[in-house]
Amino acid sequence: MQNIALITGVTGQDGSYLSEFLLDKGYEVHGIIRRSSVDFRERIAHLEGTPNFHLHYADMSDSMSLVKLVGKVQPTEIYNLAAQSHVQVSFDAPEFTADVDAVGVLRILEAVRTNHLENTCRIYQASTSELYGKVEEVPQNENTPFHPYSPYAVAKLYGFWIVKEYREAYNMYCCSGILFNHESERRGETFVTRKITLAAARIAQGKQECLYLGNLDSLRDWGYAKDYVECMWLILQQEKPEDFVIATGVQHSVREFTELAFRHAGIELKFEGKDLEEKGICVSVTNPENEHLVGKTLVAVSEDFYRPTDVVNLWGDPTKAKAKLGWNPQSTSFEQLVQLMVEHDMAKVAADSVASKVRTNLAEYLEKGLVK
Ligand code: NAP
Ligand code: F7E
Repeated sequence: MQNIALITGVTGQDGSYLSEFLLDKGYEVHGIIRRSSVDFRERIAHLEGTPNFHLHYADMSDSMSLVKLVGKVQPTEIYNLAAQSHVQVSFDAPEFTADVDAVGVLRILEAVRTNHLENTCRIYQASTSELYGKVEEVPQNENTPFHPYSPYAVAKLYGFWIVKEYREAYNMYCCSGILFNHESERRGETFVTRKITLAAARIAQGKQECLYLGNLDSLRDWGYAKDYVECMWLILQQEKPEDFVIATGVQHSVREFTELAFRHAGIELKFEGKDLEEKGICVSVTNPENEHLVGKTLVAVSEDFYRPTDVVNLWGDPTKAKAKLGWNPQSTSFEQLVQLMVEHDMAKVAADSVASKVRTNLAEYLEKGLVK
């Protein structure tokens, strides 16, 4: 029987890697997209036109679109990755976040029931380490109590419990991956890691003067998104539906991430001061053209990036995933992750500069009548 996957959130970081992973495994992959005024879907553009890859318009806030689509596609596996996934934004748009991240999960489960696919379709729910929030235990495992600490986390808590409820009430194969932060060269540009790697690349190439961040003391367990999508699939291949913590088991601060990212961009930083007065000052550079940066403040703290409540001590215990899924949480180390993100962004910033120079030259040539 052909494996048919339906991915909500296919245009996101994880959706794009999961699509590649499942296509490689021979799946027919269907993804949900929303109407947008911009048609270019950067992360999956290379997959569009691939024979086994299909996109459909639907929305997590529109039950009818989900019921119709699940009926049409008849998936054997659903990966529910769609979400308003930015924690800080969830304080600005809490109702939208609840609609998509909480009720949206219920809509998917009901779409499966309405189409009588309970016995043939397995469902993966993208749960999150944010459920542990104001943590009650360090490190966190599958038995650690939840204490959500943002509108995003509260919405995701509903998603977690409704999945568990449908598993027990209707005997459905549905489960959660409780994933800790995972990053990549495709990470959204306002999440802290990508914001840092892009800024380090821009500062190293003279395109930005200073990077403003919020809480530098915040601790995260950061892994590589490409490694984590494999776990989503493994979770749905188990005999019994179960929830799993997916994490590296290693913890670092935002400050450490920043120091390492700048080092890979050829800039050595020294942090001085406390709280809002803390600054990252350049102490040396590898590229002689950047000598003028030495002594300058390249990283500063801004209150704008503080959250009303912040989760500051996430550290996952992947023991169960290692034992039952046979997954290696260390296949990409923290150091490798930072390096691959910085290398990607150094190349991106350089390419953007060349493209913008070509555009400027072309405009000038057109103005002077040198090209027709
Ligand atoms: P992401 O890059 O922000 O992608 C989110 C996806 O959801 C995008 O495809 C987005 O579509 C889609 N979406 C948002 N609202 C929608 C709606 N109303 N209807 C249909 N689609 C909608 O997120 P990610 O990092 O890949 O994360 C994937 C999932 O894992 C999310 O549920 C997130 O909450 C969860 N998670 C992430 C992490 C992490 O560290 N990355 C950790 C734990 C859990 P557009 O492109 O149209 O905006
Ligand atoms: O923040 C601190 C911030 O926005 C990480 C989502 O994928 O992972 C992600 O949520 C930490 C926080 O990710 C800035 O206060 C400091 O403590 O990169 P983030 P997140 O909030 O952990 C979880 C697991 C998810 O489920 C979510 O979907 O970094 N921080 N300065 C900053 N954060 C941002 N964004 N920007 C700053 O300037």
